[in-house]
Amino acid sequence: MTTFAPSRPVKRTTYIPSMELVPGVIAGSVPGIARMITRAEAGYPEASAALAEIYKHTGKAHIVGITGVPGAGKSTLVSSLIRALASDGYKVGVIAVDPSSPFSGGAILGDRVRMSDAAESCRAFVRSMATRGHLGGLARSTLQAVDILDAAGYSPIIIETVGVGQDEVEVVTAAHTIVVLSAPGLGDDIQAIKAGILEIADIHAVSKSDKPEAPATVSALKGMMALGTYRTGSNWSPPVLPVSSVSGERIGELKDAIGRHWVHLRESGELATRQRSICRTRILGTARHLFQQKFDEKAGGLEKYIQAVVNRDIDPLVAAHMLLGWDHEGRIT
Ligand SMILES: Nc1nc2c(ncn2[C@@H]2O[C@H](COP(=O)(O)OP(=O)(O)OP(=O)(O)O)[C@@H](O)[C@H]2O)c(=O)[nH]1
Ligand SMILES: [Mg+2]
Repeated sequence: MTTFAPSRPVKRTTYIPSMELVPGVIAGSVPGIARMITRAEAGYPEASAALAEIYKHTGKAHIVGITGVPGAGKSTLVSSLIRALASDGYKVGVIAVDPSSPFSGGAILGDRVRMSDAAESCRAFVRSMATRGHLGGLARSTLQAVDILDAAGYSPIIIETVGVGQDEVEVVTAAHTIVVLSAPGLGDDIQAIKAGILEIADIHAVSKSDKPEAPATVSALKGMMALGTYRTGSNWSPPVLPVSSVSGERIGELKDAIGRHWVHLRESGELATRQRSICRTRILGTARHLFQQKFDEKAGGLEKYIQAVVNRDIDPLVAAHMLLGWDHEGRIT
């Protein structure tokens, strides 16, 4: 006789339509926010209308980008800032773009643990976004996650990214205040120069100021600043601040500088200009990504045109038009 093990009850979770999550998100429900971010990250078409609705409730938060090469000390600094800002009463949101793939483990977990310690004690919202697997594109879903936190009443919202790569730069330039973090002892050059992000900094921070190499990095940066250019039409002068997340040195000053920059943007009228440039970057970035996606789909049909070009039946330009689904004169049909 055969006996069958009793089947385990299957736990069914019903899918809540994204539109139904919107009121909860706006009311600040943490599970609702987390769910909505997951849907933005996965690029669910079903979530688009809800995200569009959420977008209407954004525009209140101060968005702060913190960028710097891997290992510069960004996550550690963000943890210190969460504590400092939360003790001033701010409801802090953090979106960290992990440089590592979701499959390589280690560092991601480290970041999450450290930051969530700070988040737990301060009731801040911290979320890591993986750099792979974004159907809608990394920049789009990261900034949608920022929108979700903005609509939910978080401010400031800190975005942590390594400042290399088109997507990453796109993300950080969508911030109102950009903090570029340089670490001492990672070579004589200022690493941000290599990454091309030095000139976008509203605030320069030098991490690990408890290290003996820190003053040299600070003066190298100040020297560079004297030569460098900053956004034209601004009378904000980017400060250079050494900070230590270990000793806590000058974290408060950095926090104040971030706040001062926000006041400056609002009082000088520069905020409107920056908002426009953020929106421009977001539209263009999204359009570029969508175009690339469509192109990649079409590129699958390339094979059939190759032989026609080899045979001299059509020339490469006409083949390219056909590949794109345009007419022979290159008009979009
Ligand atoms: N001495 C000292 N070490 C620090 C300080 N801040 C961070 N570190 C150390 O620097 C290393 C990198 O710090 P993270 O905060 O993970 O750097 P990150 O920029 O977030 O790195 P990625 O996320 O990998 O790009 C860790 O071993 C930290 O403990 C500091 O203020 N002083
Ligand atoms: Mg980090």
